Amino acid sequence: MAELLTRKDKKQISQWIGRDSQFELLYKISRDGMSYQRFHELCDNKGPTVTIFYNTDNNVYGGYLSDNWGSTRSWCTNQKAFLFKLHSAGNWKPVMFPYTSGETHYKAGNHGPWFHSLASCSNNVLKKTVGGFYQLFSEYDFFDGQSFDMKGETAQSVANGHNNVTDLEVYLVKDDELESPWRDSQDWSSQTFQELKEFVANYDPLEEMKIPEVNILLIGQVGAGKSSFLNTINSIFRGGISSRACTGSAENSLTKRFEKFRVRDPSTKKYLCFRICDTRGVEEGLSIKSEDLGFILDGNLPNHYTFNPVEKASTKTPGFVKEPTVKDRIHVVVFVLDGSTLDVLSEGVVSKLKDIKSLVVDRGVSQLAFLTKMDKICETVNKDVSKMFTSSVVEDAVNKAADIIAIPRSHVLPVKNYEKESQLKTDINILALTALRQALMFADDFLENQYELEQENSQTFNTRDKGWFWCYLV
Ligand SMILES: Nc1nc2c(ncn2[C@@H]2O[C@H](COP(=O)(O)OP(=O)(O)O)[C@@H](O)[C@H]2O)c(=O)[nH]1
Ligand SMILES: [Mg+2]
Repeated sequence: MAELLTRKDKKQISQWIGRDSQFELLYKISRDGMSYQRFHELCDNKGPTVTIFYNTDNNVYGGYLSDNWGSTRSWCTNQKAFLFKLHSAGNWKPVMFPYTSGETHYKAGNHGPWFHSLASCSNNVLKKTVGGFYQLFSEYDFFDGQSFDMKGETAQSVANGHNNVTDLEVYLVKDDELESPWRDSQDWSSQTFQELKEFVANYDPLEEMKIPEVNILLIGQVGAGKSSFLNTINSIFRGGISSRACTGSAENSLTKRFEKFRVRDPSTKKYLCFRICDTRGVEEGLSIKSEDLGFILDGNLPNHYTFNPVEKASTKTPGFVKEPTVKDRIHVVVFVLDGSTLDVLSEGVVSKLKDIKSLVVDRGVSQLAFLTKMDKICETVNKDVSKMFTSSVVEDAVNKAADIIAIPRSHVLPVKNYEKESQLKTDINILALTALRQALMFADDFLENQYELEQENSQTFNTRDKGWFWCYLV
């Protein structure tokens, strides 16, 4: 059951309301049933809402109310209310019908959403007809211009003269921007950017482990933005938009090989001390195999290994590293999630992500998540990336992602990859480098644990060794 209100619809309604808004689905008859009782349970006293009717002739229309729904059995006036149409016979034809005068809506416990000129139902449970639709109220007062200016339109032109719908949805309309940030963040100055860039450029893995670089594994759904993240980081250090890893929305994973990318700092001509490992994506049916992933985590698979869709890797795989050391291992795993599709992630993908997580947890590797495409879910962020931490939509998405992967919310970092831009932007750079810095710090946490383990093991070994020595002497 996908949400039916499109991004374009939401943008249009936001424009009519007069501010960037986010829409939270409260009630949907195909999900919750056409029952006025259920509607009131889910929608009363929630704040401003928009109600959308999906008519069987592909007409989409509805009404906005800045007032609460309620069950007081009273006709009310809301001067900010308006009716509208979005689609006519499947074509995008948005028209807003503003308030004129008189009462606008009826708040009654024994009615569904009820505007003057656009009503739903007054039966408690309305069953779907054999034709697969719900026959809503259209007897009289149906787009007849009471209280709203119909701008010359009629019930016929808006809805083909009937109110038979396949679905009806009520969305809570929330402000896109919060007054105070939902997460502490640095300022968005070029100084912050320089500091982050220096941190990453000067990063060295935990000294005691004596490894040249750490391996950061990106894992997630096809099209989530893994390759784009790598390109974003590379662009930052190159000083211009670059595209080293292939990106695109291919049906299956575009990334067919295991690639351990290095990034070079042109100012020093040196490679930075991390590798970003790009893998094939997680899909239903055609995901990376658990055995292959296990080998990647443990450092058995060579760089440039080509994934075989039918056969898993084995010790016979050319270049297979039989005795990997700590430098070959993955030191931190980053789940890359497409923030714009979290609501419609299939159960198959969620369960695959959980399987992957347990492989990672078993190995004690640190993990975090990068949430991409925030510009697609939040109009405010689309216009200004530095609004990331005051966007309530982004906050919701971060919370959802944390629930899906079952990691703390602070381990989920929202990012915006370079995709349509032709020039670098400080705020995009700051977000990407903040995410990368976190990954490097988590990699060091893993190395610290490994170091402690090595110390403990060598102490045990020494004690055992000494024991043997004394036995020998005696
Ligand atoms: N709007 C937007 N698009 C993105 C973002 N990140 C990636 N994309 C686009 O999503 C598509 C898939 O990205 P890609 O990096 O190939 O995904 P991968 O399969 O995980 O490697 C490409 O068309 C990218 O341009 C983002 O933050 N915002
Ligand atoms: Mg890719």
